[in-house]
Amino acid sequence: MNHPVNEEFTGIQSLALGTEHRLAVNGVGDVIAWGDNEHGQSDVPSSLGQAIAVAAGNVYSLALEATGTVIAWGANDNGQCDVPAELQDVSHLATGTSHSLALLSDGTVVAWGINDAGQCDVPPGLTDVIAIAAGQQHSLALKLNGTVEAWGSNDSGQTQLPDGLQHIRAIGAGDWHSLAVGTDGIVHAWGANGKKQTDVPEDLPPVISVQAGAAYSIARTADGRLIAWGDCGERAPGPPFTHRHYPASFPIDIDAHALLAAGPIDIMTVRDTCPPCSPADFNRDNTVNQVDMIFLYMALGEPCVGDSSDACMADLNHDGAVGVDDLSILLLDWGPCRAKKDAVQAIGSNSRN
Ligand SMILES: [Ca+2]
Ligand SMILES: [Ca+2]
Repeated sequence: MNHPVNEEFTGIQSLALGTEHRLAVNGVGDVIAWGDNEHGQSDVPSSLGQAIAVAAGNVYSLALEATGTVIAWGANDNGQCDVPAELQDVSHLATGTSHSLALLSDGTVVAWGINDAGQCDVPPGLTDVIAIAAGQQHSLALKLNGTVEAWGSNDSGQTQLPDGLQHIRAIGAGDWHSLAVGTDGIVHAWGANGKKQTDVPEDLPPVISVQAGAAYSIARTADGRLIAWGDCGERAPGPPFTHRHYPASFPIDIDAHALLAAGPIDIMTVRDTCPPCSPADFNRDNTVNQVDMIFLYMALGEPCVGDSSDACMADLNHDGAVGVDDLSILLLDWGPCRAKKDAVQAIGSNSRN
């Protein structure tokens, strides 16, 4: 699949993969789409404003505008593009096969699209959510207190949380399986395992974040690698994007700033990215919030050794240790930092347009 990226489209800040189409947001908030367009999933609406994030279902697309509104295009046979009219103040998006989740800045979740297994039935009273993930027929939410909520189909055990699941800092959802990373860096996996997608490698180093495709899982490790397991095939990579199916437990070294997108059937990384909008945006989702604070808390009190450890990422003032000064910096940057940064740049420069 050819991609249209050239020098005009650089500084990628968000990347998403559908089954056969791709979405990316560049450094100034333009969205491009390429690949299959049978359902109009690659026809970016001309009305789309400055975007800060994209998400891709199998054959539809979502973009989050800097204003907190959501725009959808592509297949709408299950209402997956029927964004609720009142939806605003969105901070994050997640897409399953044909259903969509939006995390609002007040910590609540809104869902729309196909609801054949209750995947859009957000539990009543669900609040304090800091991350979301969506599978084929199920949905996951991570709460500020480190617990996980799951709803929708349990036909593969994908919403049956492991006993004692707590102190979680990141989640992921494949078609029929679920992933969670503890603050100790350990990955928990449950649900379908027909392709070994929940057989977490025993020698996995501490993990920062996870994503999942249809029947595979991929983890970003604290030492700067991607390690994947589950259903694997092969696709040729091509710069500046690389994308392929990874052999089980195949590790690759990545740039600390590289973006990763796990699609239903393949994985893409891009190295030509925007610098992080803030050094405190540890998980690179363009927002500095509780997820990043959990990350810093994990490293609190630790000395910084080397340049890629958890502690060094959290040593925001580069004084060799993770302390309350670093926490202060994080709190100062709290909020949607990409939008803030662009606003500053717009004010500071009128020589280009
Ligand atoms: Ca973040
Ligand atoms: Ca420090």
